[in-house]
Amino acid sequence: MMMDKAYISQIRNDFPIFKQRIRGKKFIYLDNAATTQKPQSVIDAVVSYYSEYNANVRRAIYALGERATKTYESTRVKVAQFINADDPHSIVFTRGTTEAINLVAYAWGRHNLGPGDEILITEMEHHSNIVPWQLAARDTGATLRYIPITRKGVLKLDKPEQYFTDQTKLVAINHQSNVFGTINPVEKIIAYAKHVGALVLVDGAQSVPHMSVDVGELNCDFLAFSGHKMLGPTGVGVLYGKRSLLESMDPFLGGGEMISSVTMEHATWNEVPYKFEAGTPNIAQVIGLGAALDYLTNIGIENIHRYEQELTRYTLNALVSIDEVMIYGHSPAHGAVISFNVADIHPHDLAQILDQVGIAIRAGHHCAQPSMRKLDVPATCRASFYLYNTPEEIDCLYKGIKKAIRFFK
Ligand code: 7TS
Repeated sequence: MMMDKAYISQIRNDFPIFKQRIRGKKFIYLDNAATTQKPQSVIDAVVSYYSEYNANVRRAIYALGERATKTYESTRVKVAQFINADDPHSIVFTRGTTEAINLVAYAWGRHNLGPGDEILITEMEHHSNIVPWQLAARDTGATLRYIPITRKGVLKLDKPEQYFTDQTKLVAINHQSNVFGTINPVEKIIAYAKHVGALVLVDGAQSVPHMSVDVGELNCDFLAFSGHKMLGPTGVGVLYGKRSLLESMDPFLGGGEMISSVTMEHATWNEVPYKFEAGTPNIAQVIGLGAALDYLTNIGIENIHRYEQELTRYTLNALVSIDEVMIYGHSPAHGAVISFNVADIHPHDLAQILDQVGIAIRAGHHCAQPSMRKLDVPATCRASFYLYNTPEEIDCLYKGIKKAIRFFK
């Protein structure tokens, strides 16, 4: 399917937020790596749950409870299909990527790591794929190691044997950097990890919403991602794990519905994935995520990826034509995230000036301070796209940057 101008305009019509004006201007949202906007169908799914069949799941023996449970569980099947997992039991609902990674760091890490073991991550991780491993290393005596990055925002993988060793027990790596837009060669990294017998967790927060990610083909052990970055509500995310691995793990949180039986002394666990879904889950959000997956599937994730690639190229070409713009991240495999600075204008000042003309970009360290240190900058500006962004919006960004340059001269 061609994602042409008419089709994008039709897509935009599905998002009520774009109907408003900001400071009298058309609203241009270029902070999709932080969170995405929601189509009416997702909003309707959440409203419909609360207004028509609000009930707790997996316990209510009445019509509404059955409908809630059925709809909640149907999202699990949709998620499994979306990432090509052959078993819906390998899909655990979490609050988001952060919680999914912490789940592995606690439920797997605390029981399988010890002194002499190594956890391998990279210098371009989001804090949510750094700090849980720092804590796990601290608590278990394991060592945390980093695959370095170049100044171009690309992993240095020329001597893999330096990093992938017999001590490596877990490799946790982002599929796409939220700072550089680099799409990392996860296939290669998974192969290196498997060669030394390590497990692999892929942080798919920035990849699953934008490209086809097939866990069957990748053969990763875990994949984490967030619903709110793929048109879904906040408060819901996913941990995919190989079923046998999830079964071998201890629970993360204890509470209702995660047990098989409880005595005064101890408890036994429910089957996976319920063992990892203690307490009342975010039911409305999971149901909303189901609607988001329907929306994305209907358009086709490959079509979305192709369109974003065009938009990314268009933006990079526009930005490199401005002498004062410095771009960070020069990987040939580049997703829809572009970090840059403009002359010596502080990123927050640029973001504020763009806000005056209705353009929302991100400015800051993007929860990736090690990457910022590597670049030797305290912060960058970041424009990130999704299926509803247009070349006309990029033209406005270009004009906004030119205006800021004139203003600060
Ligand atoms: N991993 C990556 C690669 C991310 O980009 C993010 C969020 C997370 C993990 C955490 O996701 P959460 O849904 O649990 O918060 N990244 C961003 C960002 O770039 N700007 O705001 C959040």
